[in-house]
Amino acid sequence: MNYKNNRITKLFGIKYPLIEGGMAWVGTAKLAAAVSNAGGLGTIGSGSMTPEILEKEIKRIKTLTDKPFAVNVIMLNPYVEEIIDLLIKEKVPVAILAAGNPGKYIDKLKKVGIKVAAVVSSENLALRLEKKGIDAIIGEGMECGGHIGDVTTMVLIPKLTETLSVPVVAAGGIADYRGALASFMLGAEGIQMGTRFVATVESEAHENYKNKIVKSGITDTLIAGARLGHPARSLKNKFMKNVIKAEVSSAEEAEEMMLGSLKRAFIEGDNDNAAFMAGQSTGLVSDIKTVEEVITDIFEKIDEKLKTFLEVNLQ
Ligand code: TUI
Repeated sequence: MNYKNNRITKLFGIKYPLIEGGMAWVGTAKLAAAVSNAGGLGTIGSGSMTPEILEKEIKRIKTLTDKPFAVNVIMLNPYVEEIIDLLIKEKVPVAILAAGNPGKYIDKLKKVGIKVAAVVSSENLALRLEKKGIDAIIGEGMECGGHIGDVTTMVLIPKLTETLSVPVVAAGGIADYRGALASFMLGAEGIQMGTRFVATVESEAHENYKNKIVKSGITDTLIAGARLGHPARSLKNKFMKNVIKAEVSSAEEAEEMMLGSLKRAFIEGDNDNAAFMAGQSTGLVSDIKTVEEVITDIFEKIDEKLKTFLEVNLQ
């Protein structure tokens, strides 16, 4: 399998098989355009946006890149129906559907030529969506930031690639060429990264958010929201510890605390009063680079490291 010219690069019309993870607030048109311009698939994270706000972001990205881009849509968004119609009206190149079962939207999007991928954390949902005609599956291990399942990338990806016929993209714990190489060895035909792109020059996240990603280690995240039915991984801080405490006695109170907490992280960088969603790969990110540096570094090093590995081991 040629990882630079495979089913994922062909499906999306991109140079490198790399997708920017759909991040609510962080995945702006500016950051997504930078990823697309550097040869990956940039993704507007529509999170809880209204269709009106998303329409502006889609129009903005079209002024910033002429390369393919994606819009990530979460099934938890109350405007999901209108958002699907908006993607069709705006003829976005790729729709990435997440956080729920998006089966009923696949046909509608594909009919107008939109490529459709879904993010899953289980084999079951992946199989159901393959039967409904999904073009690609993004398998998210529990190392991921945000809403997660409970299987690790190392186990989920080989299971998905042996089970499915459609191409699989690996997500969760990947921040550099090492995770990328491992993903290809697990049978994935692409990688998705979120946390790594928060700490980039083009990211519009508050400086505190970027710096927290740079400084945090591999054990500096926690999972909250399991009792609300939406477990989500964020950086450890006083606020998230209080959410977990509140969850034990009152799910409603915890839910209320979470309202607006992502926005506070992104806009205000409020260290003690916000949810800084991030994956465990935060512990692998130790600098703020440009998007292009992040992406070219991965694909240059893959070739170099693989060559050395084979030279040493194939004698
Ligand atoms: O969706 C994500 N990551 C997200 S969504 C998000 S917004 C949010 N904020 C606070 C709380 C909850 C969400 C932040 N990060 N990844 C894809 C993903 N999908 N992870 C897990 C799932 C999932 C889980 C259960 C998909 C389907 C599912 O069950 C549906 C079914 O029918 O099987």
